Amino acid sequence: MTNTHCPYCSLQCGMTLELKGRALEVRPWPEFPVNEGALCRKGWTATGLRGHRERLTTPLVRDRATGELRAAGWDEALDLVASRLRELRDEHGPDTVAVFGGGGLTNEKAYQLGKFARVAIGTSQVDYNGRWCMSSAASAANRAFGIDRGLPFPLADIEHADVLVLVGSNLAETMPPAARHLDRLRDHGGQVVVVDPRRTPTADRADLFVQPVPGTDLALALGLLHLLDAAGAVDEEYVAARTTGFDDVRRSVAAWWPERVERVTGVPAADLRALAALLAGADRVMVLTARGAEQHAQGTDTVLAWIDVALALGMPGAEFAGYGCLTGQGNGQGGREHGQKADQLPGYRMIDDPAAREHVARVWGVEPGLLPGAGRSAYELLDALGTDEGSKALLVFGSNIVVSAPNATHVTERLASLDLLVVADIVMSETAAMADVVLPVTQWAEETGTMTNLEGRVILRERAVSPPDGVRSDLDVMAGLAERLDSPVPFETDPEAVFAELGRASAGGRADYAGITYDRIRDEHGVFWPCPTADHAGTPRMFADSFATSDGRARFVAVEHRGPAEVPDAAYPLHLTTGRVLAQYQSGAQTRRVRDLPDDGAFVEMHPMLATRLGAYDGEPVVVTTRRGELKAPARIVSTIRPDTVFVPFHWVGANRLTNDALDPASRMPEFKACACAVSPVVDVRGAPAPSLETTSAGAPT
Ligand SMILES: Nc1nc2c(c(=O)[nH]1)N[C@H]1C(S)=C(S)[C@@H](COP(=O)(O)OP(=O)(O)OC[C@H]3O[C@@H](n4cnc5c(=O)[nH]c(N)nc54)[C@H](O)[C@@H]3O)O[C@H]1N2
Ligand SMILES: Nc1nc2c(c(=O)[nH]1)N[C@H]1C(S)=C(S)[C@@H](COP(=O)(O)OP(=O)(O)OC[C@H]3O[C@@H](n4cnc5c(=O)[nH]c(N)nc54)[C@H](O)[C@@H]3O)O[C@H]1N2
Ligand code: SF4
Ligand SMILES: [Mo]
Repeated sequence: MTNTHCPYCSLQCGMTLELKGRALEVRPWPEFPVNEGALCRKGWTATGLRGHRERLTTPLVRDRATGELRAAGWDEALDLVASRLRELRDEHGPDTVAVFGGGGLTNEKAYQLGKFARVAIGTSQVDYNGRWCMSSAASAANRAFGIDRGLPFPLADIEHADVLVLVGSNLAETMPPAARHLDRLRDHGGQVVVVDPRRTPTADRADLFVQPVPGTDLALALGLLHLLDAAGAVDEEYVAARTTGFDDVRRSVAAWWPERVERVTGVPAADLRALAALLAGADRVMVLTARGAEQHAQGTDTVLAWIDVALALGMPGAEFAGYGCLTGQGNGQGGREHGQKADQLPGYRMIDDPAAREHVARVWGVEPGLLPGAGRSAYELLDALGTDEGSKALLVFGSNIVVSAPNATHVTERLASLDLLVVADIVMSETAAMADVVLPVTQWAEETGTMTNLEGRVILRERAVSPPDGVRSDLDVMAGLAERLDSPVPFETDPEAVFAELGRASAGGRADYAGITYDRIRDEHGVFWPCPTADHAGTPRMFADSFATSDGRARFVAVEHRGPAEVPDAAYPLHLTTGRVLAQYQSGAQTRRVRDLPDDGAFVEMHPMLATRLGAYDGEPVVVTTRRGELKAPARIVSTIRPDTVFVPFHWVGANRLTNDALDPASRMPEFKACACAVSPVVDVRGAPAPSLETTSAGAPT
């Protein structure tokens, strides 16, 4: 029996794994506080990838003659990768090699990957899929509070708020065990507000449901601030004592009267007034954002505006109140703290800070001058691949780019133009299938490592079974390559030793793990960072006395609403948004292969009024077209979505051929959640071909 955690989302539910004969079974671990024994169906079926026939168990190299992948030994594969990297590096310099990581990697791997890129390869070109996840919330929190820890309080604090506002979160499907906190909050007499263009299972738990046009949450927040100020609901004492910048915000929202907000967001002025009244009358307000609010070209500004709402009400730092971001990937939090991000070093240090470079270089045993500077952000890195300015080789650890990147047709072309693509994975993902070399690695349950959940709680995933013959851990792969690349320092492969080194590298940084050990995590059900020393208790709650800014005050930031980079017009008259369903995880590389999870393929969710106008029928195929590509999938007709909006889940290839690669200027996060599209049925109900797109845009029903 091994107590460990789920391989998927940022809730990192505790579970017990029991080996019965050859079968590995999932059991509840009721003592672990975050989920109290509850799991979603992805958690219950997580062992479904073990022993799967599509599990990779031998390195593969692409045969030059046939163009096919063929089995190879580890030495052959690693020698080949190292020699190709050396050639490219000698010819074009170290930045010609790029490294792409993931927020699902353990802290040890994420830390080691940043070090591997900068020390063993010497490249500045390292980034990861977290840019596509919560990075707008991270940049906003850094700006407003001086630090980014997704939730600055334990998740269970939700239950004690008076009003909880969820902006763009569908947690009932994306972290189902967390939904019980909403039920308990309501049992205590509290109220839940959900802001989403779709009435989701989360919204079904709401006392007030607000249904804006995608990409207009910022205007909604400005309208709220306007009403709160007009109602005298601003906590002037708090604003004076704990913040700066409110005057600018007050001026900037003066013109956002409710009718103007209604025109921009589609939210009736009465709903906005009801929301403002609810917030104005509550003692403890909690505002949480997730991808619906964040994955926009104005994601950072949108989060800043909602933080402004929380600050105006005097909430951040107060008990059972404040602002938080619901991070998404298993290690979405830790993965952004320890150096796989292009501009960061471990401990959330910035790579252009001389003191940070000095400290980290000393821990790594190299000269600070050897460390490269900041590299490109995830999308910019991929966009430049194979061009004169970009990298010619890419190493991928823990991301399925072909499915998950925005404007995926373009990104796939960039991958195809590489001289060398190396993918370490546990299955043949769509990205691995394009690689020149595929390296089979251990998965969850076969290896040990720490993760940092959405609360900033560092937890330990323990190894429960031996890996299949032929696979190696990512740490082994990095050490093997580092040696072959004549790295100036050796790379550790034991996770506990890597964690101790990470602790030293993070010491004194914002995300300080120096006082955390595997034993403490086991004894304490996880330890919240910052935890600088062995006798420090960890930090479940932040900001009670001061914020992490230079003067200890939170910053109000005045922001303007611009709206999505692409808005509907005559040719593309509808809003397209994307997201998740309960039974699939991310690119689906893992969950689509789990037999006990439904794998129904993508669908196009639309309102009956829209379906009637288009001539679309439930279950019948429609084609969604954007300026970047098209997707054919069955219509799913539901009355829960706005009639001007369609929704497509991104777990299957295709959704991202549609999405826009417009980036947020601060976080470099792409606009997954809003672009303009056209939809037409493939055949009408009599089986005749439907009118072509040209005809529809010329006036026939669209
Ligand atoms: N089942 C499942 N759970 C997961 C994952 C998974 O793939 N599958 N992935 C994990 C990861 S990495 C993440 S990041 C989280 C994501 O967790 P969530 O953020 O909860 O998930 P999403 O479905 O991406 O988006 C949430 C909601 O945003 C809404 N939305 C779309 N556009 C807008 C908008 O403009 N404004 C507002 N207010 N809402 C909008 C969508 O309708 C959707 O219901 O989930 C984690 N948990
Ligand atoms: N349209 C649209 N696109 C989106 C989103 C959206 O809402 N809409 N959401 C975005 C978000 S929030 C996210 S987080 C991304 C996620 O997108 P991806 O990066 O594609 O996420 P995963 O499917 O988790 O990919 C992880 C890959 O690594 C492999 N893997 C798992 N564990 C390990 C490991 O320990 N080591 C190695 N080497 N490999 C491992 C898995 O098998 C899988 O192939 O997608 C983004 N894309
Ligand atoms: S909610 Fe997340 S961590 Fe919990 S069982 Fe489901 S996927 Fe796993
Ligand atoms: Mo994510």
